Amino acid sequence: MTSPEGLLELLSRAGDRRVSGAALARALGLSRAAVHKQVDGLRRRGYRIDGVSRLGYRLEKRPAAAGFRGGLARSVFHFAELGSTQDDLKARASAGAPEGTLVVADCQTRGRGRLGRPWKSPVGGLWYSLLLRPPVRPEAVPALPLVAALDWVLSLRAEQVPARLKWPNDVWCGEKKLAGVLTEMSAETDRVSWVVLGVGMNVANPAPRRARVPAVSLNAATGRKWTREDLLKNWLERFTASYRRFLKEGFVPFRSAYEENLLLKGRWVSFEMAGARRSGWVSGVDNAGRLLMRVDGESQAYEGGEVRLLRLKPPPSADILKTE
Ligand code: BT5
Repeated sequence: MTSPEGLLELLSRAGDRRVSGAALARALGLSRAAVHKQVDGLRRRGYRIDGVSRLGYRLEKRPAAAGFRGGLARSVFHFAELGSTQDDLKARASAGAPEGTLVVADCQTRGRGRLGRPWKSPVGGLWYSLLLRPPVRPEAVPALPLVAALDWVLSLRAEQVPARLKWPNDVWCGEKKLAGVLTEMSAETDRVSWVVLGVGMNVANPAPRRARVPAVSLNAATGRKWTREDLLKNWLERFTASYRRFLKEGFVPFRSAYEENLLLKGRWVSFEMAGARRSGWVSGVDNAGRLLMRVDGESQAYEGGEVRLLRLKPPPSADILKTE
């Protein structure tokens, strides 16, 4: 099905005036039945579109775009459908959009995870990207998505959801993945131009069945109904304060909260990067957010790769859990 953005744009441009189904069909190169189908689809997603036979359609209300505002997010763009909120916001960033620009999409057709992996983004989930222009050195940026993920865990735990972190920046509930964070940046050697921080959270959508790791949605995990606007608003408030602190103090003040909520702590995992694999006990993270693993009796720090939980077994001693 074609994207409804063209239809939305025509209705938005018409403002209070009605546009007939025939005129919309002509302008969009679609049949009238296809226009009608798009209108129905948009209504199901919360758009209020008034239709009067022979007079046409009028867009009365978009679904709470303003509801996505909060904290850092000063300029909000809300789409019914996008390829990827990352791509849309990266284009805006390159064109000079200010820090705090937020792009939300009800669904994505080319959502991306890390390393170019596909990210399933059907209607019902929370898919957004936030533009940051942190005045820090590029080496500091990899810890930023850890802070974003930690704030998701803390927001959810404040609502009695037993969320945990899977290093580096996944949010899990039980033994299943609820959300993931993806950051992309443009930087020179010693200066960051922009960071686009993208988050995908399964909320009311069915979680994908055949993902690399078991996945779950927030509604299914909790048996409660969540609204994306409230979830994002809570996170934005928390993250706005954390971001300011991160700019002054880096990852250090977040380290202990991160470790306390780390699903992997004290677990036996395998770490893979560039085809190489090491297995060991996870003891925590260091001051830069790198994963600390006890491998062959020695503590080693890892970054950038992929961690897999191998099996549940108790660590050989409590010392494994100690980090300096
Ligand atoms: C992530 O990647 O976890 C980061 C995901 C970021 C998505 C957001 S949505 C808004 C913004 N716009 C985008 O285009 N992206 C960001 P990674 O750790 O690489 O996990 C990807 C893997 O998770 C895939 O290989 C799948 O197996 C699995 N997966 C795909 N869709 C999923 C979903 N909805 N829920 C859970 N797992 C999923």
